[in-house]
This record gives sequence, structure tokens and C-alpha cells, in this order.
Amino acid sequence: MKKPRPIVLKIGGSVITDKSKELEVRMETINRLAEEIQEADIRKLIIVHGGGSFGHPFAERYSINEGFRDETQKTGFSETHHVMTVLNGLFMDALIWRNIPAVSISPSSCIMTEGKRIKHFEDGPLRMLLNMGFCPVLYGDAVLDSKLGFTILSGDQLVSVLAQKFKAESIAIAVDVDGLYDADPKVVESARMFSHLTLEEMKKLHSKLTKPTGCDVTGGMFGKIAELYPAIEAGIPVSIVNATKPNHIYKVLKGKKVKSTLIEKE
Ligand code: IP8
Repeated sequence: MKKPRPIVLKIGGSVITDKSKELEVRMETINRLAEEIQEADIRKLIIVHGGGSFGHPFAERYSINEGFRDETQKTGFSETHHVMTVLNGLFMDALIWRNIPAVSISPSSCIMTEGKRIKHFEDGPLRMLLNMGFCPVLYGDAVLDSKLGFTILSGDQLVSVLAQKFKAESIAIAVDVDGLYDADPKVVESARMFSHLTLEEMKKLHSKLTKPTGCDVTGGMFGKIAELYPAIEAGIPVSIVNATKPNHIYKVLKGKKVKSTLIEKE
């Protein structure tokens, strides 16, 4: 029997937190998503979540993304990592109380970047967890960088690397809009949503995509998609789906039809 390939699910910070208020969690959404994940009962699932109103305001306050420049940033690095563990803890609670064998993996303890790109990844424990049927959960984090001292690793770069490393079957990106639009649907009423795009079409569209709104040090939707190109190039399809709507995550995990944008190599 063929070994099942994992699905990588990224849950955007704008879904599980309220980005207009610092450290504001959307606990109801977290609980509903945990229920949908439990219901879907995926054999191999890796979850990554974003920083939202936890990681981003702290990363910005202390310029963590720009690297180590002065001593005062050090507690900022600690705070940024710490608030991410707090958000992660809330998410882990919701998963584990629903009997999902989820195990949190802190990127700052197993990943180092070089010039903001993942260079070292101690992936042995993650690999074994996955093979044993656990559900590893990672998140965007403050990490050490061999050139810059430290930086911010976005959940999206992580998703792309994980999907390629573990030969994922697919990637699901959970956001707070219905998919990819030719303009920001929260600003432009007539914005048109794409239900299917090839990588080529995607690249052409690139410059028109929504720029980040609010506080997001890793580039919002624009940065997200660019990070996924290598994974799409490797043949891994990406679905962008609205996780603020009930059952959308359940459906995308089960491969059922749901309003979303599918991006494929060809
Ligand atoms: O929300 C960034 O992760 P993202 C995490 O996936 C931090 O871009 C610490 C700002």
C-alpha cells in the first residue's frame, strides 16, 4: 500500500486573531477549526499558524525582521517568540481537548535562517512524529539567523519548505477572504475572485495582488503567495480558502468542493 502523503494546512493569523487589537485571540474560531480538523480525521496532517495580533506587533516594535542591531532588541526577540508560544498554546489546547494527537514544534528551536531563508532544519523529531501518526503544529516565529543575528520566519516560508521536504499531497491556506482576488476585496467592491490559476497566470498577476493591510511584518497575501511558488513548481497544488466560514476547512481537507482559489503548476 502506498504511504499517505501529508496535507500541510496553514492557518492565517487574521483568522485566529483580531489584527486590529494587540493580543486579541478569536477563541470561538479556534475551537470551530479544531472541530473541523477533528471531523476531517486526516491521517497525515501538518499544521502551521501565523502570528496575527500576537507575533506581528511585537516583531514590528522591536524591528526583529531587520536583524540584531542593539541590545534592547533582545527582550523584544524573547517577547515575540513568547507571545507566539502563548497563541500556539491556545490553539494546542483546542486541538488536544478534541483528542487530536497534536504536538507543538517551536521553529526557533529547530530552524536557523541565513539572510532570512531557512538554512538549517533539525527535522528528525518532526519526521518521526508524522510517521507515528501525530499531528505536528508549527508557527511563524522569531528565529536565529546566521547573517542577521535573528529575524522573523513567516509561517508561509515554513509551509513551502515543509510541503517540499515531506512531499505533501496538497497545501491549504486558510485566510479571511474567499480566495485570491485581482484587488483587495475588503477595499474594492468589484474585485474579481479567481477559482483556478496556473503558476504562469499567477506570476503574471503577482504585482496586482493585495498589499498587506494593518500590521504584518512578513508581507500579507502578497508575501504568502510568492513563498509558495517553489512548492507549486514541485507539483504541490495550493488551495486558498476562507476559514472564517464554517465547514470550509473541513471540506478543503476532505477534497470536497468549496469556494476557493486553486493554484496548480499547469
Ligand atoms: O503570520 C509571522 O508569521 P506569519 C510570525 O505567518 C511573527 O507571517 C512572529 C511575526
